[in-house]
Formats: sequence, structure tokens, C-alpha cells
Amino acid sequence: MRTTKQKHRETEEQLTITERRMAAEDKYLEVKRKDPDSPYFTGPKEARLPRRSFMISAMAALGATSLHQVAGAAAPAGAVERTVPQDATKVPGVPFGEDGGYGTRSQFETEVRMLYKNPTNQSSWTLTPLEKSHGIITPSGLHFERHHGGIAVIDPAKHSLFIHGMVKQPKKFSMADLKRFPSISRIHFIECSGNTLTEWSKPTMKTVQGTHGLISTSEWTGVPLSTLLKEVDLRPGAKWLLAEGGDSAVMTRSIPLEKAMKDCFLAYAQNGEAIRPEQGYPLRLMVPGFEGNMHIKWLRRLAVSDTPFMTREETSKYTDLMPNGKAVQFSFEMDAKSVITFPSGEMQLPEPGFYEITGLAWSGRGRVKRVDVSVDGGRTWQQAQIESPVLPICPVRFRLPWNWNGKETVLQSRCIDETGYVQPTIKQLVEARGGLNGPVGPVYHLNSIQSWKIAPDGKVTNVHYA
Ligand SMILES: Nc1nc2c(c(=O)[nH]1)N[C@H]1C(S)=C(S)[C@@H](COP(=O)(O)O)O[C@H]1N2
Ligand SMILES: [Mo]
Repeated sequence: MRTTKQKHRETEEQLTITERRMAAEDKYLEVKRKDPDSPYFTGPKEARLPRRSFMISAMAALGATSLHQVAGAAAPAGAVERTVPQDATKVPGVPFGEDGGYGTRSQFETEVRMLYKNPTNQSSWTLTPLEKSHGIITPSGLHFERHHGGIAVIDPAKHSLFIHGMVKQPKKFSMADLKRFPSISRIHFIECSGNTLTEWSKPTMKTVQGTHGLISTSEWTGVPLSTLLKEVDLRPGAKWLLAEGGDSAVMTRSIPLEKAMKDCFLAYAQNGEAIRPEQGYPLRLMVPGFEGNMHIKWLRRLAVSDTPFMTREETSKYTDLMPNGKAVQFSFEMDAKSVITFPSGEMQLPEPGFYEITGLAWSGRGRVKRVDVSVDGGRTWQQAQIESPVLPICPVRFRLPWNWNGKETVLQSRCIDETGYVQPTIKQLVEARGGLNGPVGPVYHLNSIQSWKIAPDGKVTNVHYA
């Protein structure tokens, strides 16, 4: 049970998070509306040609560091500014090796992770730009981030993982030791259970990056945790693991041993190269399908026990408060969810006619079985086309051809996973979670159907629509 004082304080914190997310999105949109590369561009059509001057002035308006561009360079983050010739067939191209051997993206591509600043700027989030996502993999440089104490800078040559507690042989593994074990590669999403938390009582964020940007997908490579637990020889009665990060937050979570033995692994690679510092370099725990918080980054210690450890992240945070004031603990699994990424909030359909609706659907409980799309606010549903491969605990890309007749309508998608679970409406979810009549509403695990309204003028907005 929490005290009224605690509840009150958490309400204020919650409001602050929502307000900060909204303010960050407004600031971001201000730039994006002037950026001809963005689907949120609202400038004149002609402005799409001489885009460079628009970008520079838009970035200057935001302040040099806000889009993380390289200091002094006019190119967007991750790109190098080059002179564009009148005719690329008439001049030699850029010589080999100018990139130093590591590539960059086109100077005409501008999407970035959306940052919202917290007072410390060390405990915050960045959100993935889903509105321009293709396929199912998130480029490593656009993977969402959630750090509680900044990005730890760790020399892999000095890093080790210590496993102790209810084991017969406590052991310390260097990165080199770990990499000698047989490895696996798996494509999995990671979703923060705080994804979409702004949307419980009313539509709040404007864009799909704002509502759903705390999910990203990579191919992860690493060593099965079961292999290492066999190495240290578990004592009888062992039931839980504590995973501890080597960042300044020293983040800790309890993992059920059953899950650890089933499919957890220690990832040292992401999308074919070493895991990014933001994702936990040099080592992160993968807990497939469980809430993002349990995927401990910069992993340095595992302790084995017969009971959960009751850490801050599973008592004060990452619990689900019920209207009676009690909180549900250990709601690990991420339920089936989906979202239409095109068309989505703040976009503008230029005219009636053909569009391909597309989006992502995923489930922490296994494979996606089916995705339905409604183009009439949930009255009728059509089965969307799902692209292969369909992998467990991995998003699918869905598509549906659509002819918009120019009338106001609401677009929705719903995910059905292999357990038979059907993604609920917001109304059904709120009812299932005990309504919003408590002193503090639910925070985590909002997985309801997202509705995008198309106005007769083609403008797309976030709405609640049962
Ligand atoms: N050591 C450590 N691990 C951590 C965190 C952290 O702050 N420190 N944040 C957690 C949370 S809340 C989430 S949602 C995911 C985010 O992973 P990402 O930043 O790679 O997207 O990492 C989890 N693991
Ligand atoms: Mo999270």
C-alpha cells in the first residue's frame, strides 16, 4: 500500500513527464514542419527543391545542438554535407575513403530520435521516428533510448560479468571469455513499458513518434544465459536472478530463473556490429518480450537467489497501480500491440485517392498471427497483408491498400497474436485495468488500439475512438 503523500508526489511526476513529452514534441514539430524531408512538412511545394537553406534556418531556430548535428556542419546528424552537382553524370563522384571507412547516411535524410530534456539531462528518453520507418529493423542510430543515469562509457577490455549467489562455482567472465561460448542471433523488439503512457485518458501526443516511439527492433547476437548458468552450477532452490548494470544508475531488476533458462541471452552485438553505447556496450541482458526495463544495459553482475530482490524498479516504479491503491508487481510481458505508421498524426494527405496504409504489430508473447485494419472507425475490419518473416517476439510490417474517398474517417489497426489474444480498444483496456477512477491512473503497459482521424482536408490527428 502506498501513502496518500506518495501517490500525490507520483501524480505530479506523471504530469511532468507528459507535459515534457508534449513540449518536446511541439519543439520538434516546429523544425519538422519546415523540413521538406519530413512527412510533417507544411511549407509550399516549391520549397522541396532548394531544401538546404530551409534546413539550416530551421536548425538555427532550434539551436545548434538540438538535432545533434556535428558542430559547425550544416548536414543533419549522421550525414556529411557535400556540394550537389547540377548533373552527377558530368563530374566525378566522391572518392573512396573520404568516410574513413565507416559510412554515413544521405545529407537529405533528416529523421532523428526525439529528445525530451529532463532537468538532469542524464535521466531521460529519446523516441524512434516511426513515421518514416521501413521494414522491421530500427537503424542502430535511431534505436530509442532510456537511460536513468546517462550512457556509461566502458572499456570492454576491462569489463567483466560476475555471477554469484546460490551457485556452486561463482565466476567472473571477461568479454573475451564470454565471446568464446556458442552464440545465437535473434531479431527482437525492446519496448519500454512506458511507451504510450501519455494516452490513457485522452489523446495527448500528436505524432506516432510521440505516442509509440519507445519501441525499436534490432538483430541481437550473444550468449544464451542458460549456458552461463550451467557453468556456475546452480544450487537447488534457486528461483530468481538479480541483473545489475554498470552505469551510474546501477540499475537492478529481478528475473525469474525459468525465463532466464528459457530464452534470455547476453548480447554483445546489434545489427551486425558491436552493440551501441546507448544500448549497453559492451554487454546487455536480453529478456525477450518482457518490459524494456528488464533488459539491463552495461551488465556487470548476476546474483542468484530463491526470492525476488525487490529493487526500486520493481517496487516504486514499473508496477501497475489499481484504483484500490494496491499495485500489481512483476507485470513482465508486453502484450500484443500495433500502430499505423502511415498515415499517422500530423501528416497531411494531399488529395483523395490511393494510399498504402502501413504499420507495425508485435507481441511479447510470441508471433503475430494476424493484423486487422479498419478504415471506418472500427465498424468493419480487413485483414492486412503481413510481410515475412514472422518471428517470435519480433514486429511484423503490415500493409493494406486503401482508396480514400475524401470523407472524414478513422483508421485503426489491431494485432492478434498466436495465443489468440486480441489487442483491446482503449475503452476495453481502461475497464480491464479498473478504470481511471483511482487517485492516480495507470501508467505502464498501455497496448490499446491507436486511432488516427483523417479530416476532409486530409489532416491526420490522434483521437480516442472506441
Ligand atoms: N543499466 C541500465 N539498464 C537499463 C536502463 C538503465 O537506465 N540502466 N534503462 C532500462 C529501461 S527503462 C529501458 S526501457 C531499456 C531501454 O533500452 P534502450 O535504451 O537500449 O532502448 O533499457 C533498460 N535497461
Ligand atoms: Mo523503460
